[in-house]
Amino acid sequence: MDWVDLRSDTVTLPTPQMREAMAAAVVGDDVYGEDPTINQLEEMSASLMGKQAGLFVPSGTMGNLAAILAHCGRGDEFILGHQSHTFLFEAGGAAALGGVHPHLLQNQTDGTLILDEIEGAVRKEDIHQPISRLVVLENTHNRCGGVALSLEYTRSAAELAHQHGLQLHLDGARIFNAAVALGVETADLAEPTDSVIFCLSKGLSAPVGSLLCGSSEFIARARRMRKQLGGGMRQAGVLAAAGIVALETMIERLEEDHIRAKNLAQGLATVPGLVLDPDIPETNMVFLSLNDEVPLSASEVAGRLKERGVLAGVVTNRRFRLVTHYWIEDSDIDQAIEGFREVMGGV
Ligand code: TLP
Repeated sequence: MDWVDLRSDTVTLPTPQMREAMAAAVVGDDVYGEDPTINQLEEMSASLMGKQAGLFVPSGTMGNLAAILAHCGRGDEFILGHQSHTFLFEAGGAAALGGVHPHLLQNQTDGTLILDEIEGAVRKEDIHQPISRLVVLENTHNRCGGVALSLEYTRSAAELAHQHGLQLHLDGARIFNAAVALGVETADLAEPTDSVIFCLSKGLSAPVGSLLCGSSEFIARARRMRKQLGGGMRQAGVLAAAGIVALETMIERLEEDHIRAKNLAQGLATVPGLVLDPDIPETNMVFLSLNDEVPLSASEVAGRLKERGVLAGVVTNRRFRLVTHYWIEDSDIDQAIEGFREVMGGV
C-alpha cells in the first residue's frame, strides 16, 4: 500500500537528485576539517542565515543542545516556552548533560513568549539564584500549530535579551517554512539571533542533519560541544551532499506544502466530529481535535485511518497533528479528507 504519511515532515525520503549527489560526494575526515562537502554545506548555511560560521550536526536535537552548552555553563539558566520542542521533546538534554537549568514561561498561542515575562524571568544578581544566560525561541513553532514568529517579534526579543546581557538562540528547525510564509529573507529572520539551528531532514527532505550557525567564535565552542556529545562524524560528506541539494532545490517549493495544509484544513473542517480552525495553518501543520461527542480516542481513529492508508500523528487523547511535505500530493490530501470522513461517518 502507498501510505499517505502525514505524521511528520521528518518522514520525507531523499529525492533522486540527492541520492546521486550522495553517491558522487567528495569526502574527507571532518573531525580534521577535511571534508570538502561538509565545509561547503557549512559555508552555504552560514551565508543563508547571515552568520559567520556553520556547524553540521546529526540532528536538530544535537544542534539545540550544542548551542545551549556553548552559551551556558553548569548552574546557568535558559528561558524557554512550555510548549517548545527543546523543553518537551529533547529528553531534557540540557539539564541531564549540561546541568543547565530550564526556566519555563507560557507560550502564547502564536508561539511567542510575552516580552515582559521574559524580562521578569531574568534573575537578579543574588547568590540564591542561577545566572540567566539565554533565551530560546522556536520558529516555526511546532506545538503552537506551525505558526511563524514575525521578524519584528524576533528583533524585540533579541533586543530585550541583549539589554540584560542574555543571548538569543533560535530553534529554527523549520525556519525556511517561516520565511516562506512571512515572505521575508531567512537571513533577516535569523539576523537578530546569536545562534540558530535549522533542519535539513524535515520539509527540505534530506535524509539526515541539521546546521547550527552563529559567530565564528561561538561555532568554535559549539564544535567542541559537538565532539563531547559524540557528534564528530568523519566522512559525513555523503550526508552533507544531500543537504546541499536540499538547500538548492527544496526551499521555494515549501509554499506548495503550505497550500496543501490549508486545503487539508478546509476539507477536514467540513467533517462532522472534527474541530479545527481553517485559518490556523500558516505553514505545513494542521492540528485538529475530536469533539466531545466522538466516542473514540485519537489513537483509535488513527488506527481506523491506517486501515485506509492514512497515517496521522496523535498528539493527545483527542488531538492530531497532520504535516504536509514533499511526498504529499493533492490526491493524498483528498484521500486523507475522505479517510477521516469515512471513519467519522462510521462512529
Ligand atoms: N520534531 C519532530 C518530533 O521530535 C516531534 C517532529 O516530528 O516535528 N526542533 C523542532 C521545532 C522540531 O520539530 C524537531 C523535531 C527538532 C527540533 C528536533 O529535530 P531532530 O528530530 O532532528 O532531532
